[in-house]
Amino acid sequence: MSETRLYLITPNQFDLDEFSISLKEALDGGDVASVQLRMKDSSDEDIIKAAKVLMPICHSSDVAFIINDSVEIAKKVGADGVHIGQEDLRYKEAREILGSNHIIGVTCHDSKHLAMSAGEQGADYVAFGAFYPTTTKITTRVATPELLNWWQDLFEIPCVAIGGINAENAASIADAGADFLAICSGVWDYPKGPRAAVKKLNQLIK
Ligand code: TZP
Ligand code: MG
Repeated sequence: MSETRLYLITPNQFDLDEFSISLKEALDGGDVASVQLRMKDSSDEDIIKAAKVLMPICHSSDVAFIINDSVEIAKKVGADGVHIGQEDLRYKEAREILGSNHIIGVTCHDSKHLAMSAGEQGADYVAFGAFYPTTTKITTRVATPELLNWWQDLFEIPCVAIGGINAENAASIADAGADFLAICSGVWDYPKGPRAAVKKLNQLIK
């Protein structure tokens, strides 16, 4: 099994100048595989504006930049990929639009069926959650560490764990088999700041 890596999710809303600094600090803290721009309540225009500022910060640290939900925005800004939910554009359409060189990850909640189906179609990762209570998103589905175990034993496609992951529980979710830990508040709201959060989380999962 390969090492577990961090997958940061942006806050839903932020001041772009301030968050640019927080993002740089986070990426300075240690290894981060990817950052997902997740601005659920913003206009396409504002998402594109943020992407144009934040993507170069990620790329200068060799971190993949992924857009939540919108394949069109991902294509338009030249992002590395898109994260799609079950309500978003179907996987196949997303792949047709983005081509084979882009990352497409799919939310699978707590469902083995959704994950196997996404994997079969060619998803680059499957995302399970929510593992713990979170205030970042209203969640109704609860995933368990056993699901990560099961996936890791059977499939090569990376799995991402999401929902309430922080320095308290990261090690157990990594041990259960998560290839990536997708974290929002556990990094941006970490009392000692995002740089310390990324450093600490890496110590816990490596
Ligand atoms: N999907 C399931 S839980 C969640 C998303 C986007 C929120 C993750 O944020 P946090 O703050 O790390 O719980
Ligand atoms: Mg979505």
